Amino acid sequence: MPFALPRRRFLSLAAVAAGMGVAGAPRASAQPDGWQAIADDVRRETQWAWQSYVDRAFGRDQIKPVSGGGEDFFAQGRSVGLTIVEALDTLWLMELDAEVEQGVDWVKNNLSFDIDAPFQVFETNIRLVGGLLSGYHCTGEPRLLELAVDLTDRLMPAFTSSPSGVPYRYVNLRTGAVSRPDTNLAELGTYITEFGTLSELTGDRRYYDAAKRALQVTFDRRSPLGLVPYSWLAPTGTWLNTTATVGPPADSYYEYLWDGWSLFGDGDLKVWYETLVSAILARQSEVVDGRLWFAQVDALTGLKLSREQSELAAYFAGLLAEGGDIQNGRRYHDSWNAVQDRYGVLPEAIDYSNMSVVRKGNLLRPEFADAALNLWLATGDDLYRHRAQRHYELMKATSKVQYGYTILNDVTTNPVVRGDSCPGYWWSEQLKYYWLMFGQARRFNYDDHYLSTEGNLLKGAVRQ
Ligand code: DMJ
Repeated sequence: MPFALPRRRFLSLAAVAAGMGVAGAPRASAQPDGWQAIADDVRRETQWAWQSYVDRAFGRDQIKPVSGGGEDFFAQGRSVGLTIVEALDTLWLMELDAEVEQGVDWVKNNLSFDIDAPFQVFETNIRLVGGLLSGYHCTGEPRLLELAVDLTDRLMPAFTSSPSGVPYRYVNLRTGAVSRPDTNLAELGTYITEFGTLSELTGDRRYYDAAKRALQVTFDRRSPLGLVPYSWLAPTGTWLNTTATVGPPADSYYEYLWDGWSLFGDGDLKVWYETLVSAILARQSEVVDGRLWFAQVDALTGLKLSREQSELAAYFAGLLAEGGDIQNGRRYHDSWNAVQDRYGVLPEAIDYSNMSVVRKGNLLRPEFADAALNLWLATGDDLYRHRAQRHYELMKATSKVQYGYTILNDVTTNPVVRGDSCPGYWWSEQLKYYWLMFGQARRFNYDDHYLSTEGNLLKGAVRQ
C-alpha cells in the first residue's frame, strides 16, 4: 500500500500567526543586504576546511584538525565517510558544486554498510540516513537514496526485535544483532522525519510506523503530570528513572514530535507535542534573575532536581518558536545569549542558578545558531542574525586551527584549551545555519522547508 499522509504547507508560519499574535511580523527573506560579506566568509571557510579534509582525511569519519589525521566515529577501523555524508547538502546549498561532486563520487565508489559491527541507531539515523536523504533531496543522485534504504533496513531490527517497539540502542549492521536495551528519549524517538521521508519515497510505511510506535509508547506512558522521564528500557517500554529534562538525552524527542507534524501533517504528533510542551512549561520552567530556564524535575512529583543546563538545550528556544510560542522562544534564547555575553563561546553546561560553568568544553556545538535561525525565520528579527554572527566570530577566533575547526576542551581560559576533533554535525549544522541566515541561498526555499535535528535538508531544496 502506498504511503500517504496529508501534507500541510506553511505550517510554522500559520501556527505562529494564529498562536502568538505576531501576524504581520516582518518575514525572514533572502533579499540582498549588508550580510553578504559575512556569508561569503562562511562559504570561504567551508571550502577551505573541506579542502583540508580532502587532503588529510578523505573518507575517514572525521578530520583531526590540529594534527591533520583522521578518526572513526561509529566503529573502530570502520570509517564510513561521515563528514562527506554530513556535508553534502551544506556544500550544495552553498553552490560548491565541485566539492559536491567530489563527495558524491566518493559515496558512489566507496560507501557500503555491510559492516560486522554494532552501530548506534540514533546517530546512524540522524547523521547517515538523514545525510544521504538530504544529499538525495538536493542532488537527485539515486545511489544516495539506495544507500539510505539499505542502511535503514539494517537499522530496522532495533525496532522489530523489541516487543514494545521501543528500539534498542545498537544494531550490528551485518548480522542485525541488537544490544543495549537501556535507552533514552532522544535515542528512541528521533526517527520519524528520516523514516517518514523514506516511507514517502519508497511507498513502504514500515519505516514511518516503527518510528511513530516508539513515540506513541513513550507518550502513552507519560507521568500523571504529563512529563516523560528520559531513561527507558527498550523491550518493555518502561521507565528506568523519573527525571524529566528538555536537554540531552531527551532533546530531539520533542523536536521530532513537532517536526513529524510539520512534515507529514500527522495530527497525533501535534497533540503529543502540545500536551508534553505545555506540561514542560508548567512544571519545568523557572525564571532566575529575569531569565527563563528549564529545570530537570521529577516526573512524578514535579520536584526540581537540578538546575544544570546543557548547552544542547538551547535548541528548545527555536523549537518553541517553531511550535508557535514566540514569546518563550525569544526569552529562552535571551538567556543563552546572556551566557554568550558572559563567556564568549558557550560552555557545555552551566548552573543557571548562578550562571557558573559546570562543564568547561565546547564540542563545536550548533544549538545556539540553530535556535537563532529558527527564531529569525519565525520573526524576521535581525537580532538573531547579529547573535549568530557573534557565535560565528567567536568560533572562528577560538576553534580555527591549521587543518580546519576543532572542539574546545576549556572555554574559560585565555587562550582557550583546544582538543583535536571536528564533529560531523559541524558540517551539517552551523555552517549551513550561518549560510542560510547571512547569505541569499538561492537553492533554499525560505517559505517551505524542513531541516532535521542534524540540520539535514529534507524539504525545501530549490533545484534549477
Ligand atoms: C547533533 O548531533 C544533533 O543536533 C543532535 O540532535 C544533538 N546535538 C548534536 C550536536 O550537538
